Amino acid sequence: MTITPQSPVLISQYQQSVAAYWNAEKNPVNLRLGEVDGLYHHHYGIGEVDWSVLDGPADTREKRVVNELHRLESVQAETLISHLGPLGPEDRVMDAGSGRGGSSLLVNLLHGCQVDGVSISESQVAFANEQARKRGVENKVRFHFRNMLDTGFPTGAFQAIWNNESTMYVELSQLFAEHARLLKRGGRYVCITGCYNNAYGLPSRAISQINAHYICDIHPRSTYFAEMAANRLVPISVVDLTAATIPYWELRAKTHLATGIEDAFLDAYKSGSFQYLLIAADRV
Ligand code: SAH
Ligand code: GPP
Ligand code: MG
Repeated sequence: MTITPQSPVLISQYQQSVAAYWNAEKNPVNLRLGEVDGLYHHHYGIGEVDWSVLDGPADTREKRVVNELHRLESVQAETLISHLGPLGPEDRVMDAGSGRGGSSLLVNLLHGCQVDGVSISESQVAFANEQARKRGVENKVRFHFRNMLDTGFPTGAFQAIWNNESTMYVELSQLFAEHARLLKRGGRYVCITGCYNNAYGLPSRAISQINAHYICDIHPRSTYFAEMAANRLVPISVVDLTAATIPYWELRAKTHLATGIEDAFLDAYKSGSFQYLLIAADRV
């Protein structure tokens, strides 16, 4: 049973344009990878690359490349999940900006928890619910067409909440206020995000290209910590994943799945203007 939220889900023309992007998105770099094991990710990869996938017989190269990019994106999701703290079947967790549901399904698979994913894309929500049904976990993992800034879920309902590459679509002051409301005291918040480096200055050209490509607004590193502090979220781990994600982009740039944004990411990371961070915080 789906409870219809009280207020409209899309509260601005900006959010309508973001929803339209995700409703129409059918990029092979995401769909071919998801088909590997039914976990569909809309985030990037980390870790050491097996470069041998580019060698060997041409007729099987595409399959090897797809498997390797997918493996790196799954390592990213596992890394985020490993910072959520101890979880069990009795816990309820929320995936804020849940995409096609890969991270939510993985958390349920690993810890058995009840998961609520929210996305402003109705087609993503339908797709992700279908994946949960195919796995027979539709009673534990549910995806909702809701706004993560105003979810309508009860106060203190969640042991953990995460944003996997979805914070750049919202104002962090509003997002963290809602997360602080939803989390139990002692609960855990984790995000993996690309942010701009205050020590470099304001956003570089490459960052502006990334913003234009995805219709997003990459925040400065400083805003994450300022808004967490203002919303009872106290950082416990900060991991700079920049060096760990560069090989993913170098591999992706050399494959048939490249979308054209690879050089902007490589330029942004290598110039020092952009950082790929994991931040974990306790709700106090
Ligand atoms: N976390 C997922 C998807 C990341 S893509 C993954 O790792 O695979 C970014 C997601 O943020 C999309 O699903 C988009 O619909 C969602 N999103 C953007 N703004 C949102 C908002 N205001 N409320 C809920 N979801 C939002
Ligand atoms: C989604 O990944 C991209 C984002 C959520 C926004 C930008 C993220 C930053 C870290 C700045 P995707 O898997 O849909 O992108 P692609 O189609 O390029 O693989
Ligand atoms: Mg992708």
